[in-house]
Amino acid sequence: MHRMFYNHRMQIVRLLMLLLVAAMPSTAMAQHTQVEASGAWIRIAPPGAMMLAGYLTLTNNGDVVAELASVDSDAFGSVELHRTETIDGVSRMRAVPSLRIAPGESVSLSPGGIHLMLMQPAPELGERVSIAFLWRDGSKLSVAFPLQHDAPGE
Ligand SMILES: [Cu+2]
Repeated sequence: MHRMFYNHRMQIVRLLMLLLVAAMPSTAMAQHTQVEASGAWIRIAPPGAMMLAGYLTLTNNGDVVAELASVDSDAFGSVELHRTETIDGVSRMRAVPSLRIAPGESVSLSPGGIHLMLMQPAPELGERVSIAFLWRDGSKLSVAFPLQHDAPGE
């Protein structure tokens, strides 16, 4: 009697597991963005600065293209992606409309190139700021950015 009850319960568990697997779209797992962040830092700006610049390297460890939808942080009014271009000796910053990282590829945001333009900083940023990267597939990568005067390792 006890043994029958146990077997019956196991069958229900197996059935529930099968239903769960059937309910999951088979591609959902494979398409989940897998981006890793490294070397993140924000350059310390003079007090009262209206904007700061943030840098890091983003590596796509997944098997589908990772496309950045937006960047967000509670510590800033807004975050934009810029690229510094020097034309005829004059440096200008241009908005980068989108960032796509192919599987296995890395994109480095570094001084003189692409950077996060961090607008309207909060009065007190502290030593570390969290910035969230939202990807087109709905996944989110939160990265802690230390505030420092120079790039890590310099
Ligand atoms: Cu900029």
